Amino acid sequence: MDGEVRIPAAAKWARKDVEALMALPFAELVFRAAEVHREHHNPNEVQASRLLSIKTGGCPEDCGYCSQSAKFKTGLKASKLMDKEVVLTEARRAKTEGASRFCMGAAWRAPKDRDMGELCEMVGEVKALGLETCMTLGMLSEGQAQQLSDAGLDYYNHNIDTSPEYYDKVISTRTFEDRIDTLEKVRGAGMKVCCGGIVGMGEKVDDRAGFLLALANMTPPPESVPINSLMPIEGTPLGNSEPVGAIDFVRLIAVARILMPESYVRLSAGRENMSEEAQALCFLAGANSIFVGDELLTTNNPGQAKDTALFEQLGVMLT
Ligand code: SAM
Ligand code: DTB
Ligand code: SF4
Repeated sequence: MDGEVRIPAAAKWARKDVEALMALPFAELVFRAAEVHREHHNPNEVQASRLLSIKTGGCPEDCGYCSQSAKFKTGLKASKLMDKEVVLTEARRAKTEGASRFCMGAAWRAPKDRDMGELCEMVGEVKALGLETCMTLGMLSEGQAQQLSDAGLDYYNHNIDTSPEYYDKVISTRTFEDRIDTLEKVRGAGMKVCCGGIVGMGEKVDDRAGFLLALANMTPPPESVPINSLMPIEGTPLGNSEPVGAIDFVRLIAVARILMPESYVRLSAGRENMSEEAQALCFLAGANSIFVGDELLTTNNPGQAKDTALFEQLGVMLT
């Protein structure tokens, strides 16, 4: 083994540590990630989350990857906040189909105070079904974060999306700092943080390193780290981006696992376009969470039949 890669127990990571990991031969990197994975998790278990878009489209933000921005002609029909009873029906179905966490997403810049009562009721009633709860509603005020936490929300998802350096090539309507600010409010209110991003948006390998470094150096790192592979959406500025190759994607999962040993690393959007073999390598490299079901927010996901076939072959239990 070469002594180049330092793996500090508690210390912050330096860029050179991340770059050294990314430069390792594939087999070496995946082996090290698998070692870290089994020290902290059961490698034969994968956590299953289910997403529901509770408010779709018409978003005022300009995230260059998103089907839901009102700034791009993507053909998506906008709708208003979903009725609580419909959300609960979907949550029950998610539970029956094996999900342990239910993630509700809204295409907002930020929630309106007048919606907070309804959102908090959703949290309480979904939780009462015996599901963990997660929401992703955009930026939060301190008061809104506290209301969600008091309602029992387990996780709040708010992604940094990419490296601080590449960020403004993708989004202009809110800054990287705005996102950190919301994440601090989520932490301050006592909720767990779900924070990750997207690859395949034309970023360089250096940006991928900067993205993982920014996540790993959060104190503490996010409990849940969704790594999305861009689902290209026609009509968005990033609709024709070059996809990330499977081997490079597996490398990123491995580096995320080594940098954030205790976190759930979620193989998120993009499984629809990934082979079973590529997904299996991701689980070997330390991914231990997925979105189940045949839909993400507005795009497709493999669904129950394909996932059952995959996880039976792997001897992996969805938890
Ligand atoms: N509107 C809220 C916000 O942006 O904070 C919540 C929903 S938003 C859709 C949540 C995350 O989904 C984004 O930050 C992005 O990382 C991911 N995402 C959105 N569109 C995607 C796409 N086409 N492909 C991959 N990931 C995507
Ligand atoms: C996250 O990082 N990925 C999820 C969740 N957080 C909200 C969303 C993926 C969306 C993929 C594109 C779509 O379905 O619209
Ligand atoms: Fe709006 Fe979220 Fe899509 Fe950005 S990612 S356009 S904030 S729904």
